[in-house]
Amino acid sequence: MDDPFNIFDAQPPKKSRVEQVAGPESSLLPLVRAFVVQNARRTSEDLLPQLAGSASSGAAASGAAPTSVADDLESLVALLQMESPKERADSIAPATRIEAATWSLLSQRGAWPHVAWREAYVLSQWVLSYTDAVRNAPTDALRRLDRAFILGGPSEMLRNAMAVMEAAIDTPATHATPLDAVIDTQPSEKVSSEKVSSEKVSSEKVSPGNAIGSTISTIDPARQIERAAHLTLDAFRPHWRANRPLVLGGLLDDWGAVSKWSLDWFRAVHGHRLVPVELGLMGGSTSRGKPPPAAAFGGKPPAAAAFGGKPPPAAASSETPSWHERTMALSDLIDTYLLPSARGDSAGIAYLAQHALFEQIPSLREDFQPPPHCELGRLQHVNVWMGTAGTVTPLHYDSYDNMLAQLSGYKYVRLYASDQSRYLYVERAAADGGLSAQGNMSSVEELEAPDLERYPLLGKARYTETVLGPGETLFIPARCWHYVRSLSSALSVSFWF
Ligand SMILES: O=C(O)CCC(=O)C(=O)O
Repeated sequence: MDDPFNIFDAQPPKKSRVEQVAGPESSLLPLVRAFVVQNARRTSEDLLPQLAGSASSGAAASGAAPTSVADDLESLVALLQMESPKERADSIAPATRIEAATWSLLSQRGAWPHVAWREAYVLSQWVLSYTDAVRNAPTDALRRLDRAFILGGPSEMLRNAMAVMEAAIDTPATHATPLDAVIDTQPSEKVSSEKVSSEKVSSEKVSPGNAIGSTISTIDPARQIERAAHLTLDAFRPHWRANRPLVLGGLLDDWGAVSKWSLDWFRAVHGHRLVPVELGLMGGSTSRGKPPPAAAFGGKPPAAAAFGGKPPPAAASSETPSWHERTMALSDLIDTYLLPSARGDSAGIAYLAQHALFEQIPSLREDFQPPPHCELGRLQHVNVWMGTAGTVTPLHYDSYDNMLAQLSGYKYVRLYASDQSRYLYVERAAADGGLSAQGNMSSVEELEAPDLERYPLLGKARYTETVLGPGETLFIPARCWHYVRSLSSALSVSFWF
């Protein structure tokens, strides 16, 4: 029978399943071929109606003429189906042109004008991952696949392709590559071997003098969210039925992740993987918690709505000085931001937020189990939240119940029940399905120290609050408004059900 608790549409690929006999590129080729053949023609057809708008939209000026991208997509389908490695090598040129044209359009516009442009970019990354594998650069190939994942969403083929390349990185290839004669071989990037620090994601102590202790001391006991340790499913049920928030203790006691997932460990084992990171402070009207854009390839939306309403990372022109996204290696996130934050140095605010890391790196699923309490519904999304001190998730609600599990570090959380919406200056829902399509964002800025002349109704809103600490899990009912500020570097996993 279908396991209703299993949201992941494939089991973690087993090492043995992806062992390479003839070299990673030969395992990768059928996956890349199948994906490109399955999708490129439709993407190419979807691009052509963009022709009319391209002159005015700036697409032509950026070199992203839909016709040439569409033609290049068609060429890729033909070239990848060739049996001859020499012919297949010709796919580098059109794939590189597509990559350059789509990326430059994104950089100019800050967002792709149609999902087909994003698909074209993702297709280019699939093809170039194969050519990277051929030139024996598995880390480069994996990065292409990570970018495809971040922009194109999970698919079984993509996960299997990533597993092939992970295995190739673990076991250096010893084979001759069939295209070596036609593609320049470059030294493969090595996973950083720098000495790793032994610090955990957060080692902050709770004392009245620090941010955690002083925040705890400001919480009025009358507003404190109720807490319970080791609550059975039956004892939890009334809370769930009544949409009553609750902090649960003891749910993570058996998680291997609690002792295993230190920053050292993430850096040593997964530091080479690319992830989308939000940098700077997110403002009240920025879009986390919003619905994902149109799904690429007609399938699932991009990884857990990582780009809900936002431009993809590293689109330079979309950046604001205060908040922007970058795709970076996990090791860079750890070294540049998380370790300094854990040491108490200020290195800037960085957040790997609402990211489907367990789809991207399935082996991580072995280190935790979803709280059994999620069985009251059906598990929908599991996301990771890994960031420095000072991250803020602005006030919003989600349409799912949520178990927010805190692995390490501390977060201040404020909740407003859905009947308080009238005081919360809800952003009006946009008719075009754009940023505020769900109407689930509050436009209040600086929620903890608001300008009550600007938001007079906010003073009437009743709320509850808590500081969520390591090992605790917060039940946030669906449609319950929540605002979260991290008091230290912190790692959480959310289970939407
Ligand atoms: O931890 C955070 O910063 C936000 C969590 C959140 O909004 C969620 O789990 O839905």
